[in-house]
Amino acid sequence: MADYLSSWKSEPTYFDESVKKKSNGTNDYRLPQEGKRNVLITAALPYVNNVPHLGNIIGCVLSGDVFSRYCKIVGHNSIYISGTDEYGTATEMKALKEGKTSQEICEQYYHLHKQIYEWFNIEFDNFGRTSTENQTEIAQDIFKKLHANGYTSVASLDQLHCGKCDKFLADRFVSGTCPNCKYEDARGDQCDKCGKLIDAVDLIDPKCHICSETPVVKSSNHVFLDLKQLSPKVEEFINQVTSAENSHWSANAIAISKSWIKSGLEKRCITRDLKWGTPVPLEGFEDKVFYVWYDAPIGYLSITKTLLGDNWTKWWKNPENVELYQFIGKDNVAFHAVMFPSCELGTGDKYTM
Ligand code: B3M
Ligand code: ZN
Repeated sequence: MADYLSSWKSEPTYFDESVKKKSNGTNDYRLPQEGKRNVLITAALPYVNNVPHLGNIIGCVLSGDVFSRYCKIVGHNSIYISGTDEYGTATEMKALKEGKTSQEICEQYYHLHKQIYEWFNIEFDNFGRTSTENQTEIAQDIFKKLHANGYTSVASLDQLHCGKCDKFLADRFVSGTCPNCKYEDARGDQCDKCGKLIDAVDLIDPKCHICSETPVVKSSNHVFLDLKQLSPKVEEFINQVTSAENSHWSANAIAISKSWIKSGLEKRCITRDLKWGTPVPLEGFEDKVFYVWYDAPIGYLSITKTLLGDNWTKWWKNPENVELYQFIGKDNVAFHAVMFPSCELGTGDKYTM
C-alpha cells in the first residue's frame, strides 16, 4: 500500500489550497446569494475501507463533477461536496484484518481516496470525511430533536454475543450456515450465495468472525426510529418533489421511494454495539454508536460545515433559496429519499431537501 501511495506523483493537495485561498478565514466562500440560482451538489460518500474503483467514479463522483462544472460555467452559484464514509463494521473489520486501529485505517484510506479523485481532476469544493467533531455535533442534534419530538423508542433486541471477545457481533462480525440456502459461509447480515438478508440470530452454527468461538444469544437495548409515524410527512415530501414541474429525480429513484412508502414503513434500529462511530447521547447508551446509515447522509452537512463553519446552515437550512442535487447509486436510494428525509422532517427544522 505504501508503494502504491508513493507512486502517486500529483503533488499539491489542490482543493485544500484553493479552499484556503478562497475562504481566506472569512467563511464567506461561496455562500448562497440572493437573485442567483444556488445549487448544492453532493456525490455519495464512498466507504473508506477500500481503494476506489472506476465504478465509484463513474457511478456518481464523475457525474456530479460534470454537473458542478456546468453550473459554474453558466454562472450559477454552486458548491460540490463529498468525502469518505468512515464509520461502521466495514472499517472495524478492515482494521482487525490489517492489525490497525479504525482511526489508522481511515487516515490511510481517506488520503488514498482524495489523491485518486485529484488524479482524475474531480473538482470538489470539499472532499471531507465523516469521523469529525462536526459530524458528532450535527448527528446528535438531529437525534436529540427526533427523540424530543417522540419519533424514537427504546426496545430490547436479541443479538449474538461472543463471551471470549466480550462483544456483540454486529453484521459482518459473525458468520455461519445460511438458514435459507444452507451456504456455509453466510455473514451475519446477508448470505452472499442466495442474497437473502439474514438476522444473525437465525444463522445455523454461528461462529465469531474474530476468534471462531460459538456466540450465544443475549439481549441489549437499542434505539429505534419510528418511521411509521413519520411516514405521512415523508410521503407528502416525495409526492411534492416528484410532481413538481422541474423535478429531476430519476425514474429509478421515484419508483424505489414510492414502493418503500407503498409497502409501509416500519421502525428501524439506528444504534449498534460498536466502538467506532458517532456516540449516542442517551443515558444507558454509552457503549453504543449510531448505525452507519443513520450517520452517513449527515456527512454531507458536516463536510459542508468543515468547509464553511457555521455558515453551513446557509446551504442546508435554506430550502427557499437553495436547490439540492444528489448523485447516488441505486442501492442508496431508500436511504437518501426515504430514511434521511424522515429524520430531517422529524426534527421540525427546515432543511434543504
Ligand atoms: N457509503 C454506501 C456506498 O458507498 C455508502 C454511501 C453513503 S452516502 C451518504 O455505496
Ligand atoms: Zn469472538
